[in-house]
Amino acid sequence: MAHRWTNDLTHDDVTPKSAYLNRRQVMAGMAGLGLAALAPKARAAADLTPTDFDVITQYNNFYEFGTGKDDPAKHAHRLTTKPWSIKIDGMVDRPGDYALEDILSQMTIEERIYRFRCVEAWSMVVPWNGFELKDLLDLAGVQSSAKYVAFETLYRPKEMIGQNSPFLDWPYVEGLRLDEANHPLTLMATGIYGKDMPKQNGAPIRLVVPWKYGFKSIKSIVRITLTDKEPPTSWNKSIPGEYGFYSNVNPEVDHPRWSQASERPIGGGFFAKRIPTLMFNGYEQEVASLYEGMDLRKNY
Ligand SMILES: Nc1nc2c(c(=O)[nH]1)N[C@H]1C(S)=C(S)[C@@H](COP(=O)(O)O)O[C@H]1N2
Ligand SMILES: [Mo]
Repeated sequence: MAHRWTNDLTHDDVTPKSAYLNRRQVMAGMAGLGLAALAPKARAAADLTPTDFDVITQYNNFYEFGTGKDDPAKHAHRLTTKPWSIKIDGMVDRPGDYALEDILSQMTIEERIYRFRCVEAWSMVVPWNGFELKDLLDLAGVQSSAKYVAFETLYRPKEMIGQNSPFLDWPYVEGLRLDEANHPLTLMATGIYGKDMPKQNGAPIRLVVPWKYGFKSIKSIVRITLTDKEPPTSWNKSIPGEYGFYSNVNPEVDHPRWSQASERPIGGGFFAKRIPTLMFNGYEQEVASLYEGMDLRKNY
C-alpha cells in the first residue's frame, strides 16, 4: 500500500510515476489513493545498479554453513564442487546424472542483472551469469504429465557443517510450477560479476527466480525432479504458517511478523533509506499472467 511508503518521502523523491510504474499501477494508485502527485522514492535506472561484489559475497543466507549472515563466507570454502553433476529424474524422457561440464558445453551463458529480495525485507541487485532453466529441462525432455519441478541441494555434512544441526530438515528442497520453471526470467546461475559462482552464493550452480522471495532460489543443486504433485519446500515444511509454496514478492501481503511493503538495500550502510518493495519484485509485466485467476493474497 502506497501510504506505507510515504514515511521516507522527501521533496527530492517526488518523481513522475511513469518513470518506474507501469500504466496499470499508475491508474490503480491514483484511483485508490488520490496520490497522483506524491510518489514513493524513485526506483528507475539507479535501481539496477549492482550491489558491490564484496557485499553480495559476505552477507548471505546459506544455512548449510550456519545461520549467521557471515557464516557462509567463513565456512563455505570447505565445499568441494568438482566433480559436480545434477541428477535429472521423474517425468522426463532422458533421466540421468548430467555432468555439469557436459551441461555447460551445451548452454550459452549470459549476464542477467536482477533485483534480489529476501523475505526478511532486505534486497540487493545482482549481476548473475547463467542460462535459462528451460534450456536444461529441454535437454532432459519434460513429459506432458509433468506439472512441477522439484530441486534439491547437496547433502554433505562433512563439508556443509551447518547440516550437523537441525536448523532445517536437510537436504534443502525447493520447487516451482512447470510454467514458472519454463519462464525466460528463471535462471540457472553459474556466476556473479563474470566470476565462477562463489561457494557462499551456491556454487557451482543455483536457481534464481527474481520475482519470488530469495529462499526459492535454491543453491548448490544436485537433483531436479519432474513431478505431477506440488513438491515439498524446506521453509514451508519448517514454518508452514509463514512460508508458502508460491512466495511471490508482494508488498501488499505482509509476513505474519513484519511488513513486506518496503525493503532495506544491503550495502548502503545501516542507515540507508528503505525503498518500496515492488509487486513481483518489479517483474509484474513479465510474470503476472502466470497467476491470472489466483488470489495472490492466499497463494502467498
Ligand atoms: N540450499 C540453500 N539454498 C538457499 C538458502 C539456504 O539456506 N540453503 N537460503 C535462501 C535464502 S533465504 C536466500 S535470501 C538466498 C540468499 O542468496 P545469496 O546468499 O546468494 O544472497 O538463498 C536461498 N537459497
Ligand atoms: Mo531469504
